[in-house]
Amino acid sequence: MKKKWWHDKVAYQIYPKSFLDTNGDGIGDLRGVISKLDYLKELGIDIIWLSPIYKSPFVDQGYDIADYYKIAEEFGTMEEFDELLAEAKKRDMYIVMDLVVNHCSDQHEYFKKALANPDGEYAEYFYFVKGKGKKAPSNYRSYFGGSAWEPVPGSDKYYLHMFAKEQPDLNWENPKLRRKVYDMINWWLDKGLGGFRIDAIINIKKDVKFPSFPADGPDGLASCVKMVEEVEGVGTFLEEMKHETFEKYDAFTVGEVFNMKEDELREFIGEDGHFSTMFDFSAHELTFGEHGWYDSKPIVFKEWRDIVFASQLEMEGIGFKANIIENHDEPRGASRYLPAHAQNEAGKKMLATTSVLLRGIPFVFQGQEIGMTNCLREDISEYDDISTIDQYQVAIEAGCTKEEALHCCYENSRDNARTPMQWSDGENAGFTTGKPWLALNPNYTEINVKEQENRADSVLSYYKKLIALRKSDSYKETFTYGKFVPAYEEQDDIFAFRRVHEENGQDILVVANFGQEPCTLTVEGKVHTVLLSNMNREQAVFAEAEMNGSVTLESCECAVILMG
Ligand code: TEU
Ligand code: CA
Repeated sequence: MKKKWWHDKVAYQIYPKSFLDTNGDGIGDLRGVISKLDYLKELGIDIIWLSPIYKSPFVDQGYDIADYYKIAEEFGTMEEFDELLAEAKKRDMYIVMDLVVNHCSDQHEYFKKALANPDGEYAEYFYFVKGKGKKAPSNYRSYFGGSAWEPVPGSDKYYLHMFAKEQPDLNWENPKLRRKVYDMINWWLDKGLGGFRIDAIINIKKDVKFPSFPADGPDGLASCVKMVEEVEGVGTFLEEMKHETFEKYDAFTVGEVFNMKEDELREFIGEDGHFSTMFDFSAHELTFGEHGWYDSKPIVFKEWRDIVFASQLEMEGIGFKANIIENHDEPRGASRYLPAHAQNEAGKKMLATTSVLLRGIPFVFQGQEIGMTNCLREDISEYDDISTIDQYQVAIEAGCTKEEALHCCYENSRDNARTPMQWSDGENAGFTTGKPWLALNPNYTEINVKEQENRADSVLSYYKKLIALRKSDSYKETFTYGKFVPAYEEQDDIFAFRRVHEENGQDILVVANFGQEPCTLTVEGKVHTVLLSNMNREQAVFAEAEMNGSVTLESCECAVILMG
């Protein structure tokens, strides 16, 4: 395998609006990011992905871009962005921006021009399609609810929006539009960006016949994802984009890819794939409900473990996936993947270990490193997220009570990850001196950076050790390129795997007990060293293994063991 500069890197996602506010307007900003570069460096981060910071009306929190060449005023200025790039560079860190090009904002100049002349040149930058009689061209439901078609005022056409109506889809069939997109990408790369996280990218290919599908909900509509699943040919666009842009800069790209077709993994992330890597959403997908959040499924430990393993094995010999336990669209990993008895610091460290040491590129989402959790709200009005408001309504319409619908939001809301970063136990968790744009999770008084920074056994201190181990000169090769080999699969509560490097001979066992009871495991082979323990029992685990050829892991205990 050809080695790439990003193979051994660790990435961190910043959701700028909720990271750190430095001017008291309640909104996180670029100055805040700049001021925390040393914090991230110390954590061991190499690549920083910023959720969108472009000019936007923020209908979907910046995923609706009004000007791809401007920084949102809320976040700062282009000078500040350039300063961020320079400061990151000084620290050998890379900045990765969010690339949102399936759609833009209805406030984008192109869309305004398109509306002004629905038969003109700019209408062809979008999908302006004649209705069927007095009805929309097809029965698609957008991801955020309601029809994916919106009438174009003063015309018999409709425009397509797979997300909110304020997010019109860009017409990738139009070569002029594609050229504009590539020029924009190159403009940013010329500034010295490390690359892009690529939003909702599978959606860029449409079946321009826009066939209707059998209704799949009481609204009589069919999810627009149906069309995405059926249509072929997204790869042609992705290859062209790569050749015209990323490839020339050796940029790092991570795709947000849902609904990839079977057997396409090599095309997406193989050596000459469309992207450097793509997120592994297989665990997340386990919870998908058929109709929405109200019928979403809880995580069952073994199903979760098995799907992570299957996903790891699937990429062997192909490429690298990007491993996450949470992001800005998902509930907090500590609340979702840890069983109730493990929702504590030991459990959070264990979850960190089984995620960060997988094969692939680890991504840590802001606050994950201190073990931030989902946030309980008492009323739907306390939520901001467009998707949460829709899903609450879907739940109510399906017959849920208010309490039940709120509980769905507690478990699934995208706002769980968007509450402000908890820096301290002081006013507003040290996030802002003003009024935070989204209410904090009240548990900031216990869970915060300041409290954890100087405590040797905190989740934060553990993340530092864990990342340092992954990147250490001695074991980096193995954690980066070593094979993933499942272990103790017959055990019901154990999440264990080995990372085996054939050339250097290293064999590292990662083992975690997600169960409620202690568990004794026979150790096959000789234990060389215990590299890490989430209960500071390195020596004890080693001694046990030496003496009995077995180790007993407490509930929520994990260990990283060098064999040989
Ligand atoms: O999310 C895209 C996205 O497609 C999913 O969240 C989607 O709703 C799910 O896959 C259904 O299968 C991205 C961003 O991460 C999100 O924050 C934006 O709201 C969205 O795109 C629109 O830009
Ligand atoms: Ca601010």
